[in-house]
Formats: sequence, C-alpha cells, structure tokens
Amino acid sequence: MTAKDAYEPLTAETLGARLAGIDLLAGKVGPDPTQWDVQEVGDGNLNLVFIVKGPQGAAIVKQALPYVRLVGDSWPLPLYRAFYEYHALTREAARDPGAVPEVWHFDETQALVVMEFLSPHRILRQKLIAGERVDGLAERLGLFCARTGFRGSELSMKSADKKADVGLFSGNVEIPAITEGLVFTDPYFEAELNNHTPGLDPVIKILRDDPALKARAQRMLLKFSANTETLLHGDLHSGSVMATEDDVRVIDPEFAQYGPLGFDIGMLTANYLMAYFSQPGHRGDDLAAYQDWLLEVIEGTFAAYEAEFTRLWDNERTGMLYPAALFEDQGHSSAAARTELLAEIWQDAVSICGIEMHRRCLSLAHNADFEEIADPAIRAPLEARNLMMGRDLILNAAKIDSPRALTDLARQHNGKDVL
Ligand code: SR1
Ligand code: MG
Repeated sequence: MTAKDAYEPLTAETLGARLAGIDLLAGKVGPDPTQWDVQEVGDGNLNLVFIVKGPQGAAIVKQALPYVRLVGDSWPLPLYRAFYEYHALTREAARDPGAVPEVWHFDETQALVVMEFLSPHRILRQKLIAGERVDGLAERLGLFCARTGFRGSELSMKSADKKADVGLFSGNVEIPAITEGLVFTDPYFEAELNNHTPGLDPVIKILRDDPALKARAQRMLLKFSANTETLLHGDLHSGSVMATEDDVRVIDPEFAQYGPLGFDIGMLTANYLMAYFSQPGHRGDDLAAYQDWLLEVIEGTFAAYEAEFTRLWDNERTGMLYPAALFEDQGHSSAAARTELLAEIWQDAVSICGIEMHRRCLSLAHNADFEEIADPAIRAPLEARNLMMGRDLILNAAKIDSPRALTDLARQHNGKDVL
C-alpha cells in the first residue's frame, strides 16, 4: 500500500497484505504478514481498531471510518480526524512523556495510525465498573491535564507557535461539532438522537424547563468554542484511559481542539462521578469503600493538577502570559495571579463536569457505567442522582469552591432518593 492509494477501510483479512510494507510495523510485529494474527476490537463510537500480533510483538492499527460507527453511514464524518489525532498524540507525548502510546506510523490517506499495543492494560471505565483500583491514577491524570494544559498554552509556548497550531487545529470542524451538539446542547431539549432510561422524565423536566441552566450550559459552549487557551485532549473520559493496576495511559485524542484549560479535567471528573453514582448497580459488600476511593481519586487529581501547574508556573512560564517582566522582575510575586487563574480553571471544570454528567444520560452516547446496569428500575434512580448533581454543579459552580466541597456534594446526592 502506498500513500497514494485511495482510502479503503481495512478488514482483519486484508490488513496483513495491505500493511506489510510499513517497515516500522513489520519491525515490531514480524516481517511475514501471513504470520500475523489480526483482530478487530473497536468498541468505541467511531473507528476501526485492530490488534495485530506476530512472532516478534504486537501493534494497534486504528483507522477512521468515513461515518460515525455508532450511528452508521447516515452520519458521515471526515477522515481527517486521524490527522488531528496523530498530531495531538505527538504533542501530548512531547508535553507529558510516557502518557500516551508510542506512535509508529501515520498514513493520512488511509486515515490510520499504527501505535504501541498497551498490554495488559484495559479500558479504565471497565476497571471502574469491575471495582478495581489503580495505584497512582489521580497523580498520573492530574499531571497529564496540568502538563498538556500548561505546556500547550501561551503560558509556556511562543505565541507564533501556538497561534500556528491553533490555525492547524481549526481545520477540525466536524469533530468539535459533535461535542458542541451532543454535549452542550442536545441534553437540554428533545434532540432527535437523544435517548434516556424510562422513569427519568420528572428529572429531565426539571432540567429542560430551566432557562438559567440552559443559559449556563450555552455560556460554557461559548467558552469551549471561542477560547483557545490550550490544546485539549477533547474527550478525556474513562474510556479514553487504559490502565493496569499501577500504570495509566491516555488514548484517543481525535477530539483534540483548542479550548479552555478546565475542559479536560472537568470531563474526567464527570466520568469519575458517574462511576461513583453507578456503583450501587455493580456491587454490594465493598460499595462504600470503593465509592470513597473514587472520590479520593477526584480530590487527588485536582491536588496533583494544582501542584504541577504551580511547578510549571514557577519553572516554565516562558510564554507571553503573566511574564516575569511584569511580576518577579518588578519584585512582585505572581502567586496571587496564579491562584486566581487556577480558581477560574476550577470554575470552568466544575461547570463542564455537570454538563458531561447530563449528556451521558440524556444525549446520544451513553456510558457503560450506567448502561451495564441491565434493570432500568435500578439504573434510573442512580442516573437521577447523577443528573441532579450535574444540575447543582452547573447552577452553583461559583459556590463550590474546592474539590472537597465537590466530593461532599457527591456524598449528599448519593444519599438522596430523587425519583
Ligand atoms: C458520535 S460520537 C459520540 C461520543 O463518542 C466519543 O467518545 C465522544 O465522547 C463523543 O461525544
Ligand atoms: Mg474515543
């Protein structure tokens, strides 16, 4: 296969013959494609994902499809998302070494990325559903959000470089449009692709009948679409993280775009909270201890974020923002400015968190935390707690002034019978 060949989706049967000429893949897996064992394992919403195993090792081949896999070819989606995923992966690798899988090959025409096969890693969401703990999870993802956020912004980057990169990523229109619709807008009216668990209607009515809530969500959409503070992962939920019991990697940044610093950590927090609220549907004996651990992960993630952001502020503040020339060189501490900025990032994260909690129960793409609770009579009351907490976060973000206040609120909602 050459870069000039027209795009064609791979199959497990054709992959060996078509990709045998990629030296780095053959070098990792073995030179003879007839010895490759290829399986298509994609269970996400968008792409083909193949595990390729050979006598020398294994690789992942991820290929974009020209439509949304979850919906079918009635929803076309540009192949260019593979290009943005590739460029996001290279930036994340540079800004937080070791955080993402190694990329071995990129083919723009075929919209495919060949990368490291992470093993024995599993998708974090499945581990949380299974009640498994991951050592160092909070620290690792707190560092990831702080490093990619800080180092991808003009706190650190030269403005010319950052602005050129904003230009590059501004070509990614259709993928952010998914987030703009599915995440920020669709939950708050009867959008065509929405679905929800039977029994939730009284709670949904509260949300959809509240213009103040809708206005807050739209205010966050304005920030999301208009702020180019940093390069976001853009889809940092627990399905975009792979982990063992003590190693954590971030995958799937195809939703990468420039946006507000608080976005990634806010979305991640929502997914921890959905893991938290769904736990009674998955376990009995160790329920309270496991839920406590999930809230500790949230607090620990923000603690790691703040500590790393502060370290980078003190040591890598080389961009045009908050320059030492204005502060330290004048004998003025910049600590208060940093604290104020961190407070704003926190506020954005809290609001984004609430919105993400809503969309995963009301919009198109639900998550397995709740969906794997087969009985709607068990699922609905747990989703109702999640929805009401999301509402609190959006409406009262300004009053929730710390990660501890947020986890206290989660405990309160977890004790309420909403339906
Ligand atoms: C149509 S895509 C639905 C969702 O899957 C991705 O993982 C994103 O979260 C997107 O919103
Ligand atoms: Mg994904």
